[in-house]
Amino acid sequence: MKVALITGITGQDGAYLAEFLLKKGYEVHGIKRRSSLFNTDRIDHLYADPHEQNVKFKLHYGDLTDSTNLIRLIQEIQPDEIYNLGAMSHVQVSFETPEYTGNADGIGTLRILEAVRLLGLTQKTRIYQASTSELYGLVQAVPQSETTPFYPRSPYAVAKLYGYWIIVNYREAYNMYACNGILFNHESPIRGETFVTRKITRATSKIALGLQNCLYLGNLSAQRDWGHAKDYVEAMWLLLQQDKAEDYVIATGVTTTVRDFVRMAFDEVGVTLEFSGKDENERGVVIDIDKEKQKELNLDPELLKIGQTVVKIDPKYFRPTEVDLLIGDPTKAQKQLGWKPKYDLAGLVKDMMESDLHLVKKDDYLKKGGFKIMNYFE
Ligand code: NDP
Ligand code: GDR
Repeated sequence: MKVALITGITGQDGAYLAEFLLKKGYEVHGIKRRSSLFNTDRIDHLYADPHEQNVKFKLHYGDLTDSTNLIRLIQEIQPDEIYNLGAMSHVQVSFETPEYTGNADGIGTLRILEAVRLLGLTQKTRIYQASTSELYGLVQAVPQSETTPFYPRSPYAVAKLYGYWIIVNYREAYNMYACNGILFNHESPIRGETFVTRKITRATSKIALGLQNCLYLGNLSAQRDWGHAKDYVEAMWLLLQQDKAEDYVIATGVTTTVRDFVRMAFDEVGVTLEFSGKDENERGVVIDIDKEKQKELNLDPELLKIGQTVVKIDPKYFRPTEVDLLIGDPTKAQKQLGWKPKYDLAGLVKDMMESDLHLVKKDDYLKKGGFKIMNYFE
């Protein structure tokens, strides 16, 4: 039985990857951070009582900023594969916390590599590094492939650039099986709520139910190559099953603006939007309502009105330096790994909207049923 260690197991990708590896028969260990509230929502369904026999899923406290902790855990676990997914992963937040981001995302990667080297595991333990399309940053060429030059545009991307190159360096210097998956944006119903796709699908669901009036966004013209996280964790695993460690771009090859993602989300609840105005004055206005579709979804077709503004710009979401256009070329992964995504963008939006509409309706029903969200300070 293979043993895997996942950093960032409580995150979107960590949760899907843990589920994927358990299905493949792995023993899965994960590093979670101590927090004052439970932070394991995404993996609670995988939890097994540690008092039971043959438990295949184990969590350990730890942090990528703590090398002694990482050395001890890797020594105890002796993993065949390490997936380094832990990171301060929010690009805009990295402008607020640049030093911490450099420490966790950049030097954290070095700490993992050094732990494996110091423990004499270089020929046993294979390492996957969660590299990112943010490395491409300021557009040099499109579509972006393994040979496109990098030009990072945020403290997050600069930290990840260090992570990328230290993986390449340890592979070459110590003959380690260490590789970078250069993953383009990937989303899902369990995506963090402050990334743009999930922010859109949650707000669209609330607006459709009359629980929110308006969605405030930043740069609607940014273009992203969005895939589904479920497809992307399979690629992570494939990267570690090859004869030779190499770096791969994982992407769909299709790019879409944030604006069009918003349109697609509203379409899912039978609402057609038109955008007008420029920059800070741009607006998304309802121009058509499919009342039949709304009835099928148990939505009130009289709630939203033609002409109503449901999307506005708040400049606080503009970034000091933006990445305008990402579109990946996944040819190498398709040819060498045989990787092929199952979801397209329409399927992704549908999956996210179904899930968020369900979650928002559930909260609404509870509220209407007289249940209150507990407030300890009342
Ligand atoms: P999430 O933000 O959902 O998850 C990040 C995980 O890292 C969480 O488990 C978080 O813990 C953990 N973490 C944060 N800081 C530390 C730290 N100092 N020590 C240990 N763990 C830490 O990210 P995703 O799942 O979306 O992404 C996974 C990885 O892939 C990240 O490295 C991200 O940068 C990278 N990536 C993501 C892409 C995407 O589109 N999703 C694309 C390309 C790369 P907690 O739950 O406690 O906060
Ligand atoms: P990104 O994802 O920065 O690409 O990083 P995010 O969803 O945060 O932004 C995508 C684009 O949308 C624009 N945008 C907004 N973004 C957010 N978060 N909130 C808004 O209100 C908003 N309005 C417009 C942004 O400016 C940007 O252009 C993600 C993360 O998962 C990284 O960890 C990962 O490395 C990259 O994807 C690939």
